[in-house]
Amino acid sequence: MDFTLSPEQEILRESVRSFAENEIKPVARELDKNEEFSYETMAKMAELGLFGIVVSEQYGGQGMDYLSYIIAVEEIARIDGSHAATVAAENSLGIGPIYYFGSREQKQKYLPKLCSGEALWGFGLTEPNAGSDAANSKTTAVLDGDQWVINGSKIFITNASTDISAGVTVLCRTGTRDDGKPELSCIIVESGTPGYTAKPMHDKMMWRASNTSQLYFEDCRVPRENLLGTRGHGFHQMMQTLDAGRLSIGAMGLGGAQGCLDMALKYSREREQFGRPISRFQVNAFKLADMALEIDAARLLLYRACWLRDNDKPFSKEAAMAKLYCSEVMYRCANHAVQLHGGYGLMKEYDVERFYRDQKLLDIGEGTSEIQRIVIARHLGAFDRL
Ligand code: COS
Repeated sequence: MDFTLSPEQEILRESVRSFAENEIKPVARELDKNEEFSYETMAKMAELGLFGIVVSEQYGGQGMDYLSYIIAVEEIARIDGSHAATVAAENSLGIGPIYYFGSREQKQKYLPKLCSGEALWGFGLTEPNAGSDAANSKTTAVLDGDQWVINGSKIFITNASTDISAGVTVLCRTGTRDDGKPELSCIIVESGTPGYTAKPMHDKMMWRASNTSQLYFEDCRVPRENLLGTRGHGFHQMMQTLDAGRLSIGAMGLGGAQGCLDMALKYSREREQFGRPISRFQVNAFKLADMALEIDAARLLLYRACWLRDNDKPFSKEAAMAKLYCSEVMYRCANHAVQLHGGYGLMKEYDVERFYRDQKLLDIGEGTSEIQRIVIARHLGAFDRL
């Protein structure tokens, strides 16, 4: 087995790492405090080519492999969860459905401005009463002549209500299947369409500098050709998008855990108690060793899942495993890192305090840890349908 990254992947890691340290780190704490989405760092991330990383150059993307994208998210998450969330949600959930399921016209129309970072796009799956039970979406779309008329609402949608949000892909009930289940289809809704409103959600515990939105559709009319791919394939499209998206949540866990270890190691080598650096106490050194061990295992699990995806092999189970494990590793690393900082770790002037809050989202977003266990257990054949 060859675990060596390609020269291009190494260069990408170095450039995103130095960008995150020089451009994101100095502003991250203040943006988090003010709950502010930064258009300035958004523009800089766009300039660095962090949007449309796996999209072919034909549509304005970077044409890189999935592992490269994951490395980029990992490096941003090592410094700040909010910025990593903006990048991950845009690449996987915003761009993904249009790139993989859209018509040539839809790709030509939307992808260039999404890949240049000029615009952002939302993934309209979750509803107030359809979280883990995502297929229970109640938003409806009814054909009226050449238009879909959409009614309903979505919640917790990343990147959908910034000044540069250009639209959202919405999962809607478009009828009833022959087997009696709802027919679910994805429909593109552009920002500014009458009847569509996107409002930012405030007072979040985590990812405070990323944009989270609530969406409302009231007799919102869009052209019939805004259907994404095949009618009735919406849920499959969303599930496939989430399989890939879960790798980027894994990358956020991995990068965040690495950031926690970096901060904990630095602090515990400088902080002296009882006349010596606290890293020299075995109880603390072992915490650092455990963090390093788990981060290494998480990285191997995640990169292996990316390798499967890059080589067109099934990766749904491995993505669920990577997402689950990386988020749990970050949880343990954030806990150790705050513990090693003692009282200072509880203060906002130390970044570990932010990492401790940000990690909680990873356990919940893009499928809770319980949902990942359901996906894994079903792949094992433990049970079939819920
Ligand atoms: N890729 C493609 N299709 C998939 C799929 C996948 N990974 N997983 C399921 N499907 C398909 C199934 O094949 C099935 O197709 P048919 O109805 O045509 O037979 C359909 O989707 C429904 O599958 P299933 O019956 O397994 O769905 P359930 O309602 O039981 O739900 C879980 C399955 C729980 C796994 C799913 O609802 C889920 O992932 N929930 C979490 C949602 C989530 O992550 N939300 C977070 C959003 S934050 S962006």
